[in-house]
Amino acid sequence: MISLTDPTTANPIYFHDYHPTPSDLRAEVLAGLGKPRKQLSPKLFYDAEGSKLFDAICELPEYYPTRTEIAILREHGAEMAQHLGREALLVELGSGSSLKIRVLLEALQPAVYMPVDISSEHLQQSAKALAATFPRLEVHAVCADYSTPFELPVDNHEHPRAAFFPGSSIGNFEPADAEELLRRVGAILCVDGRLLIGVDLIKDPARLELAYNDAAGVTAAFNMNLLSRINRELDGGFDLSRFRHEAFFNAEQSRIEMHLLSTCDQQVGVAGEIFAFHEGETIHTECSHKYSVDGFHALAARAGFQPEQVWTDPQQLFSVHCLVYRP
Ligand code: AVJ
Repeated sequence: MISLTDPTTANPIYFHDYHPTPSDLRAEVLAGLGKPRKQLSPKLFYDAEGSKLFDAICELPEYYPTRTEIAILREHGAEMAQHLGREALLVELGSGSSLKIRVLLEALQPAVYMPVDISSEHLQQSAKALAATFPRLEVHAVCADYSTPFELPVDNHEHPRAAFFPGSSIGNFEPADAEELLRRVGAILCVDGRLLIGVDLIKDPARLELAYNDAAGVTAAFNMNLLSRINRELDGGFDLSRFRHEAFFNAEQSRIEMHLLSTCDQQVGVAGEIFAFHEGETIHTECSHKYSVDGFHALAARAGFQPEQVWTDPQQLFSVHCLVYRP
């Protein structure tokens, strides 16, 4: 653990680095590109450049989830705080820029805020910025990959525990994996712990597809950055002009899929290995599952969570759920 406490602020900031990527990146990329249907995990999007591009996506007119979720948090934050309780140890999964939690902190008054994110520098900057605006808050930033098991850097139960998992990031997981992740969140929370989770709702496919095919091309740049990242970090030979961004709604599986499509037959070297692509072949880079309120409740129930409350926007674009862990 490193203390990042800034002399200009009174509150302690601690940084716990579980080193989630350096050793895994090469193995993950080689395994993913080696599959008969090439695939890379969406968590690989979030290097420093990718994290910036994601923040830009959140500002796009077509990308409704972020602003809709923030509106729901603003509108119902006080009620959410009543469900979660004060003086909690509040864990946030995939905290990114920690912008959403700012909406809730005033009402929530947690004793400890524990942002967990895979992007180290982004996490440290965000944690410092947050601590500066909330000078009474103890901040423990945890650099970890929450999609794999990890332990919280505290083992006492001095404070009731709550978790915040916004952004519909749960949608990135296949339903069976989402269930397993929720079960692990439950284990961290313990019985009666509350989970506040944002879930994107099923809607008109045209509207969904626009959100992942914005006119300014930011989502395309975000997707393509994965190839640039492989070129930078794994001595990759991807020619970005020979791939293009593709995103569509898969109605059968109720999910947006993002792919990187090879526009010609080609061979690409990565970390000393050669991968062949046919024209039209894709690397599947992301799934973003969309749920109905009932569909999500069924999934949560399988992981041991009971629904307590759900808030949506007037257009029913997005939902925020308060669940209680009672396995
Ligand atoms: C919020 C991280 C799950 O699926 O909407 C945005 C990320 N990908 N545009 C989503 C994303 C493309 C995203 N997550």
